[in-house]
Amino acid sequence: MLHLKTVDPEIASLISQEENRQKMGLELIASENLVSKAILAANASIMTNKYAEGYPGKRYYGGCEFHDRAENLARDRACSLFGAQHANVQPHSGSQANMAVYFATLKPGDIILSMNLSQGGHLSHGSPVNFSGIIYHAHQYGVDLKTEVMDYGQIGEMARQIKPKIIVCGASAYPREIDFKAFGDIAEEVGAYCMADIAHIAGLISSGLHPTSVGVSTFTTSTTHKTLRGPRGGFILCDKEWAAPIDKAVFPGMQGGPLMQTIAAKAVCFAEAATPQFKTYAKQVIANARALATNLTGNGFRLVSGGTDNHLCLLDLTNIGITGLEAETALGKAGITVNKNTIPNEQKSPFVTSGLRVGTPAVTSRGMKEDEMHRIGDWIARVLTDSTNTRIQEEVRKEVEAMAGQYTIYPEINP
Ligand code: DSN
Repeated sequence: MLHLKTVDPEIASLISQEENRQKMGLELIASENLVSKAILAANASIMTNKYAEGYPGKRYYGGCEFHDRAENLARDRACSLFGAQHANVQPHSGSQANMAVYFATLKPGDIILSMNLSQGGHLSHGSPVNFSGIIYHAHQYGVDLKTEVMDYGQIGEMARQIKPKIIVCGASAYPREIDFKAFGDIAEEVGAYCMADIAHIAGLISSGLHPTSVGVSTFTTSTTHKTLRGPRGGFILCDKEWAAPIDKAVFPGMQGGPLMQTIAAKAVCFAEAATPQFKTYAKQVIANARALATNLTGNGFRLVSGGTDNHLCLLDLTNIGITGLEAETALGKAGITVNKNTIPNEQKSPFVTSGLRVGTPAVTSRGMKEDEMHRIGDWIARVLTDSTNTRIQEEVRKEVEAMAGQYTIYPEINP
């Protein structure tokens, strides 16, 4: 940072302010996490200086011997962590991983069956404003509006009627266990491929705390940066028979030079996720989400589906009388970062919403446990029951900072 401060003080200052924000606040965005110093080091390394289009042993540039070894390590470690036959670790993001699977399996206009974004799905699962809904013909399932959980009978019925080429499962805002086997069975019955996007729960799956999609769906896609606690990026797992089409779809199909510094950091992430310490962490992520759910319910909030099985809770704010946008703004002023989220049967726009998504991966990485979750739940309640009260926001912010200061991050790189 010293060198950066001299060369580009404006950017150095922004990084330093962001460090301070992360250090002094509480990060409850369910898709965010804090990487280890080792991952940070690999991701900020000179591996970024190299073009390595192609794959290990088959590059379009010379000088890739160390990049080949790093990418092989990342692929092997991903396969070993998830019990997969083949891994492609080059997708720059989860959306790119999904795009590669579509490119490998579909033609424009083919039918996708996937979960509606407003009920917990993802943009790249066929949303009309995304390439996936523009190029392909998406039919979407949601949750059962009474129970707010997936109804596999209904999904099977839809699949039999519309005969999709691919069934997409996995979600961004779904607090319950997903039955990937049920999706795989439905896909098999209707002759469709099955793609499980496990981005949110990858670290829970790799730790054996959520049933895996590997072996029951044709493809598994993921990001590395959510519960898996790695660098920002994506990857794809599949059987050997799909290795060549998937690799071709990623490069040259849709990407050029891979981000080799990120691939090196992904290798570190897969190794870290295989340790017993990571499994302990992943268990605590779930225990913390449950503690937060219990507290929030006790504080009068309605949780979509009544609770959580994973790393996140989805709050329906309708009975509190505020929107997701108002809640996100008020909590932000109190030092608690969350995101507004649509809920099943949403009546408001995606920019306003009636819901709030809160997740525990990042605060758990800081070492916080159930007691801290109860304190956080009480702060959320205090702020949201009087969401325009700036005095309360300021009081809570001070308490948040005091607690955050006890669970500091990267102390050695702070300015
Ligand atoms: N936008 C991510 C999330 O927050 O869940 C998914 O891509």
